[in-house]
Amino acid sequence: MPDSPPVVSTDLRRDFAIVSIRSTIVDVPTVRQHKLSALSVTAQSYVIVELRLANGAKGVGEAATLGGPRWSEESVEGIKSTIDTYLAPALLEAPANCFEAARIRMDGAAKRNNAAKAAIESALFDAVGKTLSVPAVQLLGGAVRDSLPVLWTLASGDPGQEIEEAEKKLAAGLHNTFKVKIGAQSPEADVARLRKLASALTDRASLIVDANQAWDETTGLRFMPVLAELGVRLVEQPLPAWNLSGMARLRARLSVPVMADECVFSTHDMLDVARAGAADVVSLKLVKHGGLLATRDVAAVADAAGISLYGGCLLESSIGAAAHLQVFAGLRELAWGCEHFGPQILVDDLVEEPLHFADFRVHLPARPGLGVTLDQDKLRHYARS
Ligand code: MUC
Ligand code: MG
Repeated sequence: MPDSPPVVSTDLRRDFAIVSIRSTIVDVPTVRQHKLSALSVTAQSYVIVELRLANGAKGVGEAATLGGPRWSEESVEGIKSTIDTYLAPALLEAPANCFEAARIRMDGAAKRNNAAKAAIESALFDAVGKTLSVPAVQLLGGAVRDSLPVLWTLASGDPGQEIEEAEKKLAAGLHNTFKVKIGAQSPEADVARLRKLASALTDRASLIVDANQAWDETTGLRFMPVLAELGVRLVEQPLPAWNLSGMARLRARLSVPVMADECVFSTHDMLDVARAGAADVVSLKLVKHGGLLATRDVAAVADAAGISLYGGCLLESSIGAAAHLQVFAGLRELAWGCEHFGPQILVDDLVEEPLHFADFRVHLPARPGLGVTLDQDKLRHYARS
């Protein structure tokens, strides 16, 4: 890492200079309680980043968290403080269109803090795209798809409510794949719950599960064959993030594919997972990898190792979801689709025109930058005082 920030020629700077970066914490209630193995939320907290360039263009980005610093180590309070104190000062006056140089500046100003960096980088792509009147994916090499299959997560823990919710999503043509959050109760109770879901939705929907690190290896060995028998197509992060060899042993002995989530933040993590043979699929998320460019880097390592890609989320609003879609739209393969249902689990969105969901897919907005516009009234309304 160089001691001083990268120098960029005046030609490249032109009017792309970053003149201000503002961060705001917002809390948006969810339509129902969302229960993961170790946490439960009734509101989603984000840091919204607004950035302005010398040419007048504005950019917006979002850092999502889940249950404070419990899904990963970053909290909205920490993210805001890191942005205001370290990342924003390192970027002011730098050219927004030199994305890699901005990444070097941010990495020089703060270790990790990936969600904070991702929110800023999303805003850079938004502002530059808006300046040039092109969608952000164009700045990443161009789109190969303009919509993606999108699943819905069942996470109330009550199978009756979950079946009713899934039926509504199916009937509305919104979702026909469901991710069931397990691990908040005993494996026996989760299996009984999954049995009810599988029998109610049989032949009409696919199920995957996410244990969010709740099981140990012997629990995995005992219960994953039952999941296979119920037709569960994918098991996400069954074991703690550190237990790559355990995940590899489960994969070797069982037939359900395994997806890595909390065990892959950096490209180095991705390489470790590949070397250990610990996963068939990886869930890509901006908050884990640190931005759009870093997400592409992780995807490239996975691709080289023959590990398939899945478009993960952290219940982002349409702002964060749009940033993900811009990256996902440019990936060669995204075999497992995506889970950007976040905008629909909130009681309200933060943008003027929310993302469009139809035909079991989420559609990329055909507008410049991230393709969304922050609604200032909503920002004021949901801002934490
Ligand atoms: C996770 O672990 O995948 C994504 C969907 C959801 O319900 O929780 C998140 C986090
Ligand atoms: Mg997960």
